[in-house]
Amino acid sequence: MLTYLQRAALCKNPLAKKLLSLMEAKRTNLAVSVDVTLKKELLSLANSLGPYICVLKTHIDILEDFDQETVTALQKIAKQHQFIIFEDRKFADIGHTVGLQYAKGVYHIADWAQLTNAHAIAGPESIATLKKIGLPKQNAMLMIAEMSSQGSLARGDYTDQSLRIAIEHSDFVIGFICQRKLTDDPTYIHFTPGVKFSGGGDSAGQQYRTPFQAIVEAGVDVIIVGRGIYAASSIEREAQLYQQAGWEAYLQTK
Ligand code: 5BU
Repeated sequence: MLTYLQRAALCKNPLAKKLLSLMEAKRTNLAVSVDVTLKKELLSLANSLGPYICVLKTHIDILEDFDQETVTALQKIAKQHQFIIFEDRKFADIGHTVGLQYAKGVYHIADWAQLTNAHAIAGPESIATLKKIGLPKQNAMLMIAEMSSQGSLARGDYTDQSLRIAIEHSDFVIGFICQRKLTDDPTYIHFTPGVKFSGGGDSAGQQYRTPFQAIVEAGVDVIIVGRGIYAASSIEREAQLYQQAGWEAYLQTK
């Protein structure tokens, strides 16, 4: 299996190259999902978790006090600690609408989120529209090919078709949100949510696997951890443990 650095060299998309390179340099395949509702908490978590992560995932629309300064400050922290900002927007509408949702509205996502994601449900033109806006800004996208939640409908032929659409737009789609490795093409980066040391699930359908299960057994690249880290009593210590576990799992696949 290739190293992250060897894979970075094969990537044509600059953001994919950057992400794989910084994963190697920082020795981390940990993405943290910072699902908090206050700007201050978001920025404080970004600051303290910065050294341990390759990606910080946001749900910007759950903030109760969003303002432009939130994203300006977040970008500054991302630059300082060298991580990528990923807005987990899950676009799912017709092309015209997703274009507006990506570029306009309150959040202007395309202006600050280097990475976002979309469902394949609306077909290829929806992805083409996101690409038209994102590519000139050197942004990229992840295709949601599978979900971690119990009873998810994103499986079987749907997953296969989402892969086909992603490949059609491989200059912009740099990877997948999925639960297992979907392609052997080393330029695609596989991201997996639903990761927690304890395994199990929550009371609303989330299903968890350990970093080992995700990386070694399912063959994915980046683990996305939310409550496993930000709800822990010692957040930095926990981030460090997930980083170590993710990195050791990666080394085992080499
Ligand atoms: P948790 O606290 O680790 O359960 O948070 C998981 C995060 O990943 C949360 O922000 C979800 O919206 C997100 N997520 C997910 O859990 N499962 C999926 O399939 C996708 C996103 Br796509």
